[in-house]
Amino acid sequence: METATFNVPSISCSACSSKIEENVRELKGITNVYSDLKSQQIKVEYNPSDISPQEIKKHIAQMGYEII
Ligand SMILES: [Cu+2]
Repeated sequence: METATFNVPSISCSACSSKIEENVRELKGITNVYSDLKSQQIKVEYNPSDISPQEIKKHIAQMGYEII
């Protein structure tokens, strides 16, 4: 299992962070998602044989959130 942290500066409220959390959690290969509203970060635990950080980033970006 690997972990990755993404900075998502466009998270502005708890609705944003829980929306991203729920969506990312449904992806194949994701074992855990934590969002932190205060630091505007999404932390993901994933199985690298199923999904890459690039794919996770792409998914969040497709939801309309700017991601660094
Ligand atoms: Cu929001």
